[in-house]
Amino acid sequence: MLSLEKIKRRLESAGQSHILQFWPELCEDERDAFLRELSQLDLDGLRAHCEAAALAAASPDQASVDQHIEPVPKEDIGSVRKSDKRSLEEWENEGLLQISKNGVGVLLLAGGQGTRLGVKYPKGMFDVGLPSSKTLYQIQAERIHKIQELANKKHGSNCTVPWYIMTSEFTLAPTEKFFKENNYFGLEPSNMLMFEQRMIPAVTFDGKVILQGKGKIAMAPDGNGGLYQALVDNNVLQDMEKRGVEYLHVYCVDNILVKMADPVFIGFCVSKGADCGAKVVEKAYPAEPVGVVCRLQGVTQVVEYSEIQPETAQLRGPGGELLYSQGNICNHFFTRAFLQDVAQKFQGQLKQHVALKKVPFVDTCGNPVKPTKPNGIKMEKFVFDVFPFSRSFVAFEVVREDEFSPLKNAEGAAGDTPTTARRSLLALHCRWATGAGATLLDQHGNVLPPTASQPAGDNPPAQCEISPLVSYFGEGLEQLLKGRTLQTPFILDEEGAKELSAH
Ligand code: UD2
Repeated sequence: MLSLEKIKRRLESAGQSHILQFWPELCEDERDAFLRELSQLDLDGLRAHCEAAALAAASPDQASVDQHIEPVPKEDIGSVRKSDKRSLEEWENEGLLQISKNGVGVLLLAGGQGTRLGVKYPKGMFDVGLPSSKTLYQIQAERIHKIQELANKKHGSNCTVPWYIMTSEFTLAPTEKFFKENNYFGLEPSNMLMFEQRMIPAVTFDGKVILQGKGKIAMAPDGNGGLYQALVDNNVLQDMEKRGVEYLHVYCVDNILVKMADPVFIGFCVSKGADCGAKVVEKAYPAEPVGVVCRLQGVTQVVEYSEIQPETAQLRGPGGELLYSQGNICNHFFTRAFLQDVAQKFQGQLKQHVALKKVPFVDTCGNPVKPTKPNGIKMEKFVFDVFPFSRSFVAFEVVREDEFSPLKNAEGAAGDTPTTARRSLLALHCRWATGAGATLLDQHGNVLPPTASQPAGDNPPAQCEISPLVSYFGEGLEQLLKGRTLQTPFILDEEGAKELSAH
């Protein structure tokens, strides 16, 4: 820990002396905690950080994005819908082979604060109200179990898909506690590596670090692109190398339909010799809050929804389709070699994005203030900003109803809520069950029409939930469900599957 004197001098030279303005009022414990926090700050880089933030907020470069943007030709994008059965099977087999050889890991981005959802705990601990009451973390853990099992079955292996979990100061402790309390949902704790990304100070429009309390700086995680620094800080790439993990599937916490280590996606990327890849879905509407895969000055990359002009997002092609329709769903593929390159050569070149936020602060008299309009700048890096460094980037379009339903907002919002997430999963499971030859009955014993598997509208899907421990992407259900009539609410878990296969 640095001494007060040292910190004082360095804050002065960074033009940030105001940070210690309430020092005389702090008690011993508060002083200790504050000194510890300040010692961990990158004091040498503080002046540059604050100046860059103020400058970037004052001169947004949005217009230039829209001047140089071009769509990616459709034929350059892989697609589940447009591929024949044989190709899909080949990719799946390739993916399962790599998984069986311990060559694939998954990495969860879980350092976000979940502000829009508005819960005080990490989003992964959220229960969207499924019949099983499973949380997002549990669903993900069970999908890892299942994909390992599928690869083992096919290749007679005993493989592991290690789970790397990037957290932040806000989410690490509760996430660790939650997994521990739940016995890691049966996964081997040594195959789960939780680590923290860095935090950076929020800054006022005139370049001053914001004090959230008299002895506390307003800090925020450095964006999901903080991943690359965090990989270095926490020796994650070494861990991957030690385990022989060559491919990493990176995904965000809130998509209830996420296919962890999806063998089709992994296999597609590996077969194409890609070092870097992204899943996309067709955008549902122009303002949908997803980035778009596009080209900027000839280089394929993602432009985030917050940085594209609405007029550009609305542009349509000759057939009426959105020109920029490839929506990024935060599901990325990376080779370890590419990540190593990024860590060694490109890290420092990652763009800083500016977010203007309402940051609670203490005023010069020390009174806490909750601003009603944005007063602070948070600088963030984006995970997809490494795509321009790729030598062989691929995009892969998947089916939205099967793969993308994010939980972003609290109940009552127009979309991406607990209800929409729950309905998407139940609808998918209804489709699996009926596709496997089952008939679903409602509470009164009436046969449910096919619309029971529609996710949206006033018609909620039937309560049919299939545990990921039973089926990963709908496989293996015919032998259990064909010709059966199932009373909903219906949960198919491992126990139930055993009983069904016995009868
Ligand atoms: C993300 C994508 C967007 C689209 C959308 C789909 C980025 C930058 N944007 O937007 O293009 O794919 O998701 O749902 O990827 N996180 C961290 N550390 C941070 C900030 C966020 O780990 O400092 C995690 C967060 O926990 C979440 C993921 O990154 O798992 C995405 O963050 P978000 O929900 O804030 O991103 P969103 O919806 O703005």
